Amino acid sequence: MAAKQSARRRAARGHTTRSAGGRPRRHAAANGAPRVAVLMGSASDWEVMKAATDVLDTLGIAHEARVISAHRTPDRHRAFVASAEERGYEVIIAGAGGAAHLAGVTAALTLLPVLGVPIESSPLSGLDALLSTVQMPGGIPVGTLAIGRAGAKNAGLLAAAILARKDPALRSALAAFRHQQTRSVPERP
Ligand code: RP5
Repeated sequence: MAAKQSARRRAARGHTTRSAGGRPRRHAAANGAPRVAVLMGSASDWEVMKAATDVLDTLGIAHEARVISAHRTPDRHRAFVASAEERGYEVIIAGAGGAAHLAGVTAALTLLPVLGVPIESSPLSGLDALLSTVQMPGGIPVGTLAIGRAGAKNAGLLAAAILARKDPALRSALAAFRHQQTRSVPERP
């Protein structure tokens, strides 16, 4: 319980992890600016959305995680997204459950690419969030991933692939990730 509350507090204030020595590790780019924003509609989404930040950590991509709801904190949402591009963000990942408007409204407020992650937090097990996120009207695109942790992980990987187009070092890291993933698959059960 305490660990869950602690994780929620971390998500609410912006993501850091602890190095092996226990010191907080900052996820800032060389110029101090995170490149990927990982937004979630509720702190209760963190357990799923952590899969995105884990991948970004693995690939060494600076990021920040924030709890921002299009419904419950509309002013916080607009303030963050409207200035995201000028603050150096290059991709926004947005995960939400239920009547999930976070990714769609985020996409309406920025020219940055927005990747949506439907979360299975409602009695409809994420199908509602999937349809809310994927069925955007023509003109405002959201790149929608799978429901849940697989979608969050792939959102992190897709953000990396977008950034890797102009970042050879990141492209190498992504290639190494794929290589290691392939090597980890056993020949037999
Ligand atoms: C959505 O409502 C959030 O993204 C979350 O998945 C869901 C439930 O939120 P809580 O009631 O747990 O805060 O806005």
